[in-house]
Amino acid sequence: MALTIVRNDITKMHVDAIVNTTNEYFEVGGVGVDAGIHYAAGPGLKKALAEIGYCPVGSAVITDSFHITSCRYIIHTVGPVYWDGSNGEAEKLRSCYRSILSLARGKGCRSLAIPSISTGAYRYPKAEAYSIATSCIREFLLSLPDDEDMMVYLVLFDRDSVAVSEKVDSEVEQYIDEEYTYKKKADLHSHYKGNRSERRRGHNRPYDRDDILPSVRPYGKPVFMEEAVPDVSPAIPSDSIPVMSAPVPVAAPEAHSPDDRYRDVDLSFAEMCEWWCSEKGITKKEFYIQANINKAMFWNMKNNPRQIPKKTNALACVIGLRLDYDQAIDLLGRAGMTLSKYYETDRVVEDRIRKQMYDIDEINLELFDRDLALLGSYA
Ligand code: AR6
Repeated sequence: MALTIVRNDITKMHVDAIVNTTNEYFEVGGVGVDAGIHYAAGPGLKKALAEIGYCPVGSAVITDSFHITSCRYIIHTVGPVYWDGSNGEAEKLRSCYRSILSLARGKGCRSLAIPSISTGAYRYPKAEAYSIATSCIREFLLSLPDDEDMMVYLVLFDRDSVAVSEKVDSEVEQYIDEEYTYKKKADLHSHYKGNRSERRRGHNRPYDRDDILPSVRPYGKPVFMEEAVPDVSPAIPSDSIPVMSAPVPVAAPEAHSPDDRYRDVDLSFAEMCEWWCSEKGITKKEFYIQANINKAMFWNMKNNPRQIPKKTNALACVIGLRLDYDQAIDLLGRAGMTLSKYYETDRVVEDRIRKQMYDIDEINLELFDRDLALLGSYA
């Protein structure tokens, strides 16, 4: 039960059904998905569509796949032509996705590949079309009964099929820059502080408090001669000294605030995911959808606690559970992982976590745009 973005030619997808973007009377276009599919499927497809004759905007019809052997069916849909967004384009586009998904389900498809409908000849803005596509697919996956599963591929053909807005990109770059510059400054500062030769050379910087603290003693042989230690304890009248010393209370471990309870929970990575689900009132199914993972993958993780999950799956769980930064670090730590500023994927994810932007499809779109591995279960 997952949604995958891939860059591919739709006619090359190995799935139960692929989707064609056609027009109301199935007049084959000269370029785009329609032309590609007709070319690959052969003349039988044209004949089959002529028999159907018509398909209104927002609907879909299904045919055999003819010469395309990598799939069983072709679902043909008619997307809206985009004018200015005020002609019901969004609703019509949503209706395309709903029709496709329900047709595929009706035919018992377990896997489906859909191109970015209307974003070619029909000029639908790509980022907007992407978010409509992903939200419709997620809604559909969430509505499936527990014993049904479907793998949906959103097939993006060319590099700017989606064109993540420059705004998002530059925001992350700026965040990375700021974070990095801050850390870099901190690193430089501590390096400078620890560099004795710099000091000997007379850099006249006002010393910080810890500069004048004695250095830590090396762990060497025990000292037998007692050194005179100045007595700084307050004077106690001798008659108040008890003969038997009372047991010294052992300090209780530092209690965490109610919000920090998760730190005291002794569970494995997968068990902790379940703990967070019940803590946050997220159903398992919502978790799988929000994390873009499937049940089988999660159960595998749970049943093999010694097997370290893939980092992209672990990060997907963090996103699916809507954890804040500290909670994320705690959960990842249970699988021996962390968020590192040296990995681009980690930085993208950290940026989203800090901004509380947990839409897995938006995150994956950005990772996709950066040619990075996507989060969640991908075939
Ligand atoms: N595989 C996957 N995606 C593709 C492929 C491919 N082989 N070729 C193009 N795309 P379009 P529309 C992308 O024009 O906007 C036709 O002539 C492409 O980059 O195929 O719904 C029909 O007959 C774009 O992002 O479909 C209709 O009259 C997306 O697929 C009309 O055009 C959709 O581009 C439909 O226009």
